[in-house]
Amino acid sequence: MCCAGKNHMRRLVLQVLLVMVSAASLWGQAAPAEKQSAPAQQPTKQTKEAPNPRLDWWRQARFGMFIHWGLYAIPAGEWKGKPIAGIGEWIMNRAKIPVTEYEQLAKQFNPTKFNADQWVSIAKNAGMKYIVITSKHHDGFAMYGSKVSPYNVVDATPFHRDPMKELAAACKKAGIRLAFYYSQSQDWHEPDAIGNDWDFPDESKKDFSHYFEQKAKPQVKELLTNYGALGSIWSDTPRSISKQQSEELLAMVHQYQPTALVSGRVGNNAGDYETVGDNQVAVGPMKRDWEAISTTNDTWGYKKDDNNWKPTSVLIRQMAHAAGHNGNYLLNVGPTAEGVIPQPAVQALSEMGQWIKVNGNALYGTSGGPFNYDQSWGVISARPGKLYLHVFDWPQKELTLYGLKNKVQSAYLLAGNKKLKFNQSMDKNVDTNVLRVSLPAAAPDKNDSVVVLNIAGEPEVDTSLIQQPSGAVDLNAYLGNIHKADKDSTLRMDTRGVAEHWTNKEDWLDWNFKLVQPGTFDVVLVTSGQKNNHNWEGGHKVGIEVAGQKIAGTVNNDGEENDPVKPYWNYWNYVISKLGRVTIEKAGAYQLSLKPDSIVSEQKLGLTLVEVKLVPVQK
Ligand code: H79
Repeated sequence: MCCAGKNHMRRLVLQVLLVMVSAASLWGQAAPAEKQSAPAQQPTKQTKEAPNPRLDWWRQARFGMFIHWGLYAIPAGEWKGKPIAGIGEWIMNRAKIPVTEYEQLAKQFNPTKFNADQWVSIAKNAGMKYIVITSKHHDGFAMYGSKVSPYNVVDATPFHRDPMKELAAACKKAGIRLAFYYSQSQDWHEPDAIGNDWDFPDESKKDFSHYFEQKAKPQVKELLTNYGALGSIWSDTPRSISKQQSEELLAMVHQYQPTALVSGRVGNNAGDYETVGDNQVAVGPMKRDWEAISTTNDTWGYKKDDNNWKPTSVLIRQMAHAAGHNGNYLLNVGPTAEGVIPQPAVQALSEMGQWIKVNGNALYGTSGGPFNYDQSWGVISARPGKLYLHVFDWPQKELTLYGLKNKVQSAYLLAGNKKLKFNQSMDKNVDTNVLRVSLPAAAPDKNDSVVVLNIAGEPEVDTSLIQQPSGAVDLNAYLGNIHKADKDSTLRMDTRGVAEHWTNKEDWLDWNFKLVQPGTFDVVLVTSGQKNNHNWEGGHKVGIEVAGQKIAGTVNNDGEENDPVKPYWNYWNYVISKLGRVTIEKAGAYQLSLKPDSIVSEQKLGLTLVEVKLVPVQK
């Protein structure tokens, strides 16, 4: 088991990495078929990238504020008396508002309550170390004083001030890095740019390079030369931008500001780091530096009717989850047209700041934890000599961790530096190390209490997938071994680690795992709906085989998954299907396979699998 298992895991880790990187870089474009074969050299654990000194501050920072602010804050999700569905900054596109009409909004833009120092202090008190603000979103309106185009906040509005200048000064004073979001490919104001097919439907007349050379590049140059030192240029939705154009933009940023970063969405894999999909938090070990971007409600740009605020517990856990997977957390606020950050967001940020005051060491400058799966109680971040166990779900009396091979020198709670007793032993049945840490009865923090382990040497772990301390076996899709019927099968993993485009019923997955606590288990399938619209579809038939037992069932809606430890929010709904029961009598190494019997053919995305779960039946 040992060696075969190891190779198996190595292959999986690499597959997951490949899939994640390609999914992230192709974000917003058509899904490619997944690569089937993996190169011979495979990493056993997370290895850091070659040093890129530009990333030093960014890795240290781990937490930033995204600000979406523009003319779209005026209609705030409503056009001509009708609510317009979707994200607020997309209103021009969703309502197909002609340029000549949308332009009129500029005459009303007068954010008299805007106060740069106040915004920056909200970020600073939250523990955020950088701010990324929309200097120009897809609507094409520059939120800074631009000489390149009169369609900008200084020249076209009664406000006549440059809020980006004011923010740059406020950030400098407060020691926060400022970065500019700039939509380099889409610009709905311009006939030659990508995106506006209602005013400019004739694609054959478009000359993208004209827009790119005459507006995008000169405007980015203005941003790089007029606002002091920047943290980054945050590009988005590359669409059909060419490799040469992505590289030119990158080179230009580095030329004018050698220490500024460029986000992965500059396109064609040219950026300094990856950004995963909007509102996704990546799972599994991430090799490249990456950033999760998240909304505080369901929109980026202000919408007056969006009151679906994420609870602070979700925000703190997503941030911890990102850090535990070697990533940054960029959390959005959408100020109103008056220049006010909505109060529920301000409140949540202040609560995050309180958590960080106590637990910041478990966040700033950390890297991802040593396991390629999460724990039933939470996630792990790391720095040399230390592991930070982020406990979201506080167990009674004792915290258990399987598979850590290092000697633990001491354990303590980050809150109050309280020392904790622990013991380390070997479980001979499954040949794995067991760590048990004694805990006080009450969690110091209801969202995320951090237990620090001082360890000797580099972290070393059992690379097998092991049953959780809770007794559940979590077989996440991204940890599965993929068996494809043919190379054209579309099955792939998204950055949430969810299997999607599984439309070929001949494709199947299996998992190897170690079972520490045998017993009777409910076999549960967790499947996903699609983004933000609760559009879940089921009806597929599947068969499962484990420990010589076979069960068959249908992907039904038996309720919503409600796991407080998982980093998702109801942007996607996760639905459970109870397939049956199995009894496994002995501890040891097992394999479980999942094979579809039929996949409902009308469903574009087919079977979207989050995980197969073995849930222990309480005796
Ligand atoms: O700035 C935020 C978004 O406006 C931007 N990225 C984040 C950071 C973004 N641009 N494009 N997308 C996100 C993908 C957009 C998809 C959708 Fe739609 C927009 C879904 C609903 C509205 C386009 C129009 C696809 C369907 C309808």
